Amino acid sequence: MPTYNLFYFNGRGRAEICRILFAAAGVHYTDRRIKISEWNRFKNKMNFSILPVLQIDGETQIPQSMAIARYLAKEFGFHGKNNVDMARIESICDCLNDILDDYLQLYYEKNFSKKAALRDHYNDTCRRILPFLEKTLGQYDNGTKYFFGEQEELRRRYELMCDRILPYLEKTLTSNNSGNKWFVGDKILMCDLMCYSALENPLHDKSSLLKDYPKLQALRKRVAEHPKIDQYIKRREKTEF
Ligand SMILES: N[C@@H](CCC(=O)N[C@@H](CS)C(=O)NCC(=O)O)C(=O)O
Repeated sequence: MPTYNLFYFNGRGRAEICRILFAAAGVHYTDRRIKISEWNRFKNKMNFSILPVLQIDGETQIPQSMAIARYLAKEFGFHGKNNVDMARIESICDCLNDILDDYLQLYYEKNFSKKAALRDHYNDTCRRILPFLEKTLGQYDNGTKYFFGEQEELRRRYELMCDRILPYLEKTLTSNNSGNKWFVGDKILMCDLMCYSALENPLHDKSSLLKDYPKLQALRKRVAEHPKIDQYIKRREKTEF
């Protein structure tokens, strides 16, 4: 078994699906939680200057939370058994990640005390990682609309995303074993774990988020009651996001 180091900040955020995959598989890894004060030093060592990053055997670095999750799911037996199942599982995960992504943008907007700091932060991200996107965005509203929208606009977009995705997921889940088991096939897979982890922060924001989606609610409960995940949730570090 390789040695694994997972680098992220001290929060559930985008890394939690990977931590839950390690927990469900019972595989040892080092959970490196970088302090904000350490980040500048670390940033230059990371090949993508952004977290999470999974380091394998002290060498290979894999950035992008969903790419890491897919890799771990394949390694640990939480992915599909053929290409069609894998595509279905990944599309469910991507739907959930769209919700988490919009939620995190809203969260940062809410929690950055100065809007200028948020603007600088995203400008910096654009310069380092997404120059092509910065250029494209610059053609519309000087690139301000999409990334730096007002809090209400971000909330509206996030809520629209939930309204679009949650009914689809409830229906998808119901189409397999009447929604009383897992999303795909007969065993717990990465997309079921993602349904638990990606909705944790949104549910902190609004506890009634899933009130119209009983199958999704029950699925999250089944995941949380999985013995290894239950154990992990009880002993994991308690963080705000
Ligand atoms: N699409 C990436 C986004 C990663 C991302 O935005 N990471 C943030 C934390 S949630 C980060 O590293 N911010 C530090 C920085 O931009 O300097 C993923 O899913 O991994």
